[in-house]
Amino acid sequence: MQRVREHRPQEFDRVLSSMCTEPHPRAHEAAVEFLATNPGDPATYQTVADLETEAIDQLGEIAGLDDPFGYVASGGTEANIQAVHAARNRAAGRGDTARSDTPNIVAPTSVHFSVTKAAEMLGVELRTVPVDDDHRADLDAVEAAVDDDTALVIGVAGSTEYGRVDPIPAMTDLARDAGARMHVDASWGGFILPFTDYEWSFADAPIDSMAIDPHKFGQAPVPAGGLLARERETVDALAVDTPYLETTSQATLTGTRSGAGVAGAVAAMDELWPAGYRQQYREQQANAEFLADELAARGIEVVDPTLPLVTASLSPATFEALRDEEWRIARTADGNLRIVCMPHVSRASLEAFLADLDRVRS
Ligand code: 0PR
Repeated sequence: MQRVREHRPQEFDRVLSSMCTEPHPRAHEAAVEFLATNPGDPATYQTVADLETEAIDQLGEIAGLDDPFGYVASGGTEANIQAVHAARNRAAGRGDTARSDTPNIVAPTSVHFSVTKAAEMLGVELRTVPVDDDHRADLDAVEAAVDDDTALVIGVAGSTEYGRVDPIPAMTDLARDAGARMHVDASWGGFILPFTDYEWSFADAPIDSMAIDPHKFGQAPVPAGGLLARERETVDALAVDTPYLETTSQATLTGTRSGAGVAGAVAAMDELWPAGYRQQYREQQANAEFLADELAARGIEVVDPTLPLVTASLSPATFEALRDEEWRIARTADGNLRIVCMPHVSRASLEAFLADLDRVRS
């Protein structure tokens, strides 16, 4: 324990680059209580298995799906990998060998790198298509990329770098026309999009699966991701036999899983859906707009924050100087400063950041 005491966890007040946040206190308590449970063995750990069912029902409600299937994953990475996995297996099961031999998936360049991992592991070709001037998937490019071998089209609802929402209904139409399935990565955006006018959910389009992470805007402790599916067959396509367990099959990628993640997710959603999440979205969107305006007033080029994520051009020297001031900030692939207004990011913290920015630039 002494070694751990020497290392305190990162304080959140200067963390401006993370998509994780401080868990809600009730979620923290629930997670501690369920630390030693394993939803991977539901016949032994029945209480946490029941909680997982509640988590999926609650996630379904948030994502506009009445009768949801799915499970609490370790995060958006696992949910995305399993969505590709299920689509590949379902495509192979259609009995069309030409289709199953060389499956491909189509996604915008803005897609999270977890999809690259999925493609690599699962032996499917990843066709990335360009985004438009507003960093959203270009529909003409999606249409040109899909073909008879396309198993899955992926759209992002709240992209990692610019917080953009792809045109999900139109992408779903293109996927359907090609006989492919549609997955939406709402890992980050899923808990705030219900309070916006965006079309992103199961209620807006006949999408097949979704990644939606309680451990991001859901204010649940890590690890708690969500994989949702419209049809039981999607989860069944992932299942393998589990001969020596009391349950007969398992659809998750990991075996032993975190009961803390499941219980924490249920507790957070119990406390916050919908009023708490709505309030948090409004505050963080206002913070993002405040920050964007303040940066623009300083002559810095800013990308309009359509969700609570601000990107702006900043010289490498200024960026490094702010890192030296212990600000935990990050950059997009094309070098823009990227600040994610998660629930722990206060107005006071942004004001302190701006004061430091003015000091290091003068
Ligand atoms: N999909 C999207 C749209 C994401 O933004 C992310 C993570 C994932 C999937 C993968 O989720 P998991 O990391 O839960 O598997 N995006 C963040 C990123 O890459 C992850 C992150 C989180 C990075 C916290 C830093 C950090 O401190 O930027």
